[in-house]
Formats: sequence, C-alpha cells, structure tokens
Amino acid sequence: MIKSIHRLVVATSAEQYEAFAALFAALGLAAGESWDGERSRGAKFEAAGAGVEVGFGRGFPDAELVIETDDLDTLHRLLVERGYRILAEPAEQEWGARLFTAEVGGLRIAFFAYTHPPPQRNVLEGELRGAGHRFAVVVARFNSFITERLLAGALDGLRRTGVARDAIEIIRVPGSFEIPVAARQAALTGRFHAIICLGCLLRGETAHYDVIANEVVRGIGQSAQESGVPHALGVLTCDTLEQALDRAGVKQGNKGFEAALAAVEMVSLKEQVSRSSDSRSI
Ligand code: DLZ
Repeated sequence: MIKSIHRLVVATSAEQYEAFAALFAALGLAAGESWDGERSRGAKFEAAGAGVEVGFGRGFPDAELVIETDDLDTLHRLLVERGYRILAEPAEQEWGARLFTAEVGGLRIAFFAYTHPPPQRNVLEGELRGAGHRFAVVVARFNSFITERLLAGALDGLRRTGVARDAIEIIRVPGSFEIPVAARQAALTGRFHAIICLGCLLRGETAHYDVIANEVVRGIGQSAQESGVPHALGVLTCDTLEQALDRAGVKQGNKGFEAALAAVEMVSLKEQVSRSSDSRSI
C-alpha cells in the first residue's frame, strides 16, 4: 500500500532551501514530517489533494510543479508582494482554467484555478488592471519614516497593475487628520478614478488617539460615499513604531501596496457595476 507521494525538490543552497520552505508555508500547506540532521535537512508540506500527474499532448503548463487554487488572484498578489519572480502572468488556458507561472530557486511552478463550470452568473468582481485610470495618492508627512514606505508600496502596486506614471498625482498633507479634506477635494475635481489615502497614527505619541483615528477613517469613508469615487484606506493605526514598520513593508507586507491594489480593483468593479446596470436598462 502506498503511504505517501511527494514531489522532491532538492535545493542547491541553504538560501534556496529557505526560499522553497517559505513559499510552501506561505501557500498555507500543512507542515508534515521534517528533519534537521548532520548530512541534510528537509521538510514535507502536505496539501489536501497531492499526487503525481502524467501527461501527453499539447497545452501542459511549462512547469515542474502544478498547484491548483480556488483564488488565483489572491495567490498571484501574495507572490508578487513577496517578490517572487512571475514568469507568465495569469492567462486563460484552452482547457478551461486561468494559470500563471512563477519561479522560485530555479523551480517553475504553475498556479491555476478552473474557470469551468463557468463563473457564477450575476457575480461582478473587479480586476487588477489599472491602465487608463488616474489615481491621487494623499499622503501624510507626519511619521514620514513610515508613510514614505507606504507611498513607495502604493506606487509599486499602481505600477504593477499597469497604471501610467503620469496618471498618478501625489498630494502631501501635514498629518493624517488632514487626509479626509484633501481626499475629498481631489475626488470632487473629477480628475481621478480613485483616491489612495496613506498615513500613520501611533497610539503612544498621539493624544486622543482613538478620537483622531475614528475621525480620519470616518472622514475618508464619508468622502468616498458622498463623492462616489472609490477611496482606499492605507492609514495605519498602530500601538508602536515596531508594528507600523511591520505593516509598511518589513514583515507583514506593505499596506500602501494593498491599498493601491484595492483602489485599482474598486475602479474596475465600479465600471463593471455601471456597465451591468446599463445593459439591464436596455
Ligand atoms: C499632532 C499629531 C500627533 C500627535 N500624532 C500624529 C500621528 O501619530 N500621525 C499623524 O499622521 N499625525 C499626527 N499628528 C498630526 C495631526 O494629524 C495633524 O496634522 C495636526 O494635528 C494638525 O491639524
């Protein structure tokens, strides 16, 4: 009786080993048997459906490892955010799936999600395509040590989704408290498809922290609702500088990057919603 089947990936350096292990842990695979001996170390990662696949003919992915997911875009975003090299961007396959490939330590991995049975009717979802859209980024100077990192993350997110450099305007304000007014002004010009709001409130250094934080978030939300222009919230509310650093790109991703992707997605969603209501009214 077979007890297990694993695709063996032998790293050629300790760094490559760490990169493989970090990737599979990040993908949420369960940790299986592992060892750390004098001659070698290794770890198994377990997925619900694992095995070997044999194939013959056309249309197979150009990869040594094939991973199926039900949420291709989030997975793609995770890999991009973590700096993995994307070899081929998500694209429809003739066999009824969307697929992208990434490279980790020389190993080509294909990630795919089936698109059939066809996506549920009447479900609208924004796409991460920013080309042709204009964005304002409102960024607070207070705690610029953090907010400049958020800004760099946001610009990176916009660039990676295809937004042109000259389609982005940066609006600097003194502190987070001033973000809602500037965001509203920008939204009301009608020149931007979305506004990305970036700031950092630190509890330890801010009197009435909760009141200010609530006001900033409420003000940004109100500006979005009243103007109808999507606003992305990239204002960190942290207890410590250490926490803020983690969320500005050091450990837990970059909230500026995430806010930019949310803005791009919401612009696309808004267009889809209005297209679908147009077609229904014909
Ligand atoms: C005054 C102040 C303080 C104490 N703390 C912060 C902060 O942690 N993050 C931030 O973005 N801004 C802070 N500010 C500045 C206020 O947001 C605002 O700019 C000033 O009170 C002037 O209205």
